[in-house]
Amino acid sequence: MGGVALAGGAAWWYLRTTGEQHAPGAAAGDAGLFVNPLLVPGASGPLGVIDVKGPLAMSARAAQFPILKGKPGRLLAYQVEQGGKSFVNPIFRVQSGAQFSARLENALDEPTIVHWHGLKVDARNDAHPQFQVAAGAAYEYRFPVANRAGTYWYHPHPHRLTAKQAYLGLASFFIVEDHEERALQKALDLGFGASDIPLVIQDKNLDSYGALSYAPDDEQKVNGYVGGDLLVNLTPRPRFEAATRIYRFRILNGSNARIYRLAFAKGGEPLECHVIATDGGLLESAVKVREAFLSPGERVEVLLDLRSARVGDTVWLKSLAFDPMHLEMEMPMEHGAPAGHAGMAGMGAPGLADGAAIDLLRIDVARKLAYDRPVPAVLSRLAPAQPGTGEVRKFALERTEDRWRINGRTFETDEAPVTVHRGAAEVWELRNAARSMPHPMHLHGFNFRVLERRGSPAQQEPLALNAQGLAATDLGWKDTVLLWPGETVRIALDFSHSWSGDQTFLFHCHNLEHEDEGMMINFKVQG
Ligand SMILES: [Cu+2]
Repeated sequence: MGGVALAGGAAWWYLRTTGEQHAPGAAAGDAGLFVNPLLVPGASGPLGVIDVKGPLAMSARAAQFPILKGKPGRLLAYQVEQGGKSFVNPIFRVQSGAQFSARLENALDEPTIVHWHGLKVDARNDAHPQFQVAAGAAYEYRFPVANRAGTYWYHPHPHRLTAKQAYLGLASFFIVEDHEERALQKALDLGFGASDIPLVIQDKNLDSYGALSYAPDDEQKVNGYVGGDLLVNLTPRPRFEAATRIYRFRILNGSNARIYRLAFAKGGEPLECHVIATDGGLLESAVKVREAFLSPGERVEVLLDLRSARVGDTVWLKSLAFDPMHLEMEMPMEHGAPAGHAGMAGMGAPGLADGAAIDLLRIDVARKLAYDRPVPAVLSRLAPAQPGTGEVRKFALERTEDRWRINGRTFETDEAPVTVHRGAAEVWELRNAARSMPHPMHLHGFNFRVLERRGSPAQQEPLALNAQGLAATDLGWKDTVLLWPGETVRIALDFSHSWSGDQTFLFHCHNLEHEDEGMMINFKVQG
C-alpha cells in the first residue's frame, strides 16, 4: 500500500485509547479490561459525521490508526477532506430524496469500488465488479437517495478482493433520514453520537504491532475468516458511559464471517430491549426481544431503556454462545448430532471460536437524568408484506465439488443466470442444504420482505414471533437474510425501478470469504 499517514487526527486517536490494555480476544469474563472509551461519531476524524449537502470527494487509501495504544496500527480507510476537517470512514447522513454525488479516488495499489449496501441505485452506481476502478483511477457516483430512512452502509466490492479490503478497514455507515425518522428523534429526544449511537461490530486479528492481518488459509476460505480481537467502532474492549434514559443503538455486523447472538445483560440476567428497525428502516412498532442473531451485512436498531437503572449499574452488550453450525463436512454422528463441529469451528481463532460467548460493549450507568419519554406506539406507517403472488423462483445453497454454490453455480462476471422483468413481483425461495453453513444472503439494488422461515434449527426457532417463523430481525424491509443449514426462507421482491435500460445486479452470500470464492450470481432486470 502507498503509505499515507493521515495528518491531524493521530494525536487525538492516541489519547482516545489511553488506558488501553491488550489481551488476546474479548471472550466473556474479561470485564475489568473494558476501559477504552467507545469511539462515537463526532464532527470529524474516524466515523465523523458528514451531512451531505453537495458533491463529495472521497478516497480509499492506507491510513495510520492505532487501534491498540501506542502501536502504529495501519488499516485501509475511506478519507474525506472537507471544510478544513479530515474524516476517516465518515458517516454520511443524507435526507431521503436528496441527490448524492461522490468522486471516489482509488489510492490503493489494487482495484476497488464502493457498494452502497441497501441503497436502491442503478447498476452503474451499485459497484458491480465490471465497474471496478483501477489503482490510481477515479469513479463518479451520482444517484438520488430513493430509500426510506434507515441505517445503510458502504464498503468495497471489487472482484475477489471484497473480503480483504472490508476486513482491512474500508467500511462505514450511510444514514438516511425522513419525516418518520425525525419524528422518532423528537419523540425520544435522540442525539446522534450521544443517545443515538451506531455500533459497527467487527472481529479482527491484530498482530503484535497492532496491525490488521488478513491471511485466510484454505479452511478459513471455506468457513469464513473469524478474528479473535473484537472491535466495536474500531475500539477494542470498549466502555460507554450512559445516563438513565432510553438509548438507540444502530448495530451493524461489519464482520467478514462471524455471526453474533446479540443480547443485553445486567448482573448476568438478560435484559429486554426493543427492536425498532432492521436493514431498511423502522418497523411499524417496537418489538420486545431478549436476543437476536445478526449475520454479516445485517443491521438491527434497538432501544435500550435505562430509565430505571441505578447509577453504578453495568449493562453488557454481549454475543451469547451458540452453535455456529459448520456442518459442511461429513462427520460421524454421535448422540444424534454431528460430533465435534463446534470444536472445529474455532480453527484460526484460538480462544474465540465462531459461536463463542463474547462481551462486546460495557455500558456503565454514570449519571441520573430526568427523562420520561415513552417508546412511541407507532414508529412508521409500514405497509404489511404482500403475501407474494408472483412467480416462485428457487435458489439452492449448497457446497458441491469443493465450492459454495447458488443453484450449482459460482460467479461469472459476464453471465446472468437469472433474468427478471422490470416491475415484476416475485417470490424467491432460498433453501440452504442440511449439510451446509449459515449463509447471509444479500440482494443488490432492491429491498425485500421476508415471508416465511421454515426448518429452523433449535437456536433460531424460539425467536419466531409468528406462524411464519419470522424473528424480529426478519421484519420490515431487508437486504440481507440469514439462512441456517436446513432452513428455507421465502422473500417477496418487487423489481420496479426508475432507471432506463437493462440493469445487472448481484445476489450473493455476505460471508465475504464465500462471496470472494464465488458464492454470487448476477441477475438481470430487463426493460
Ligand atoms: Cu455463505
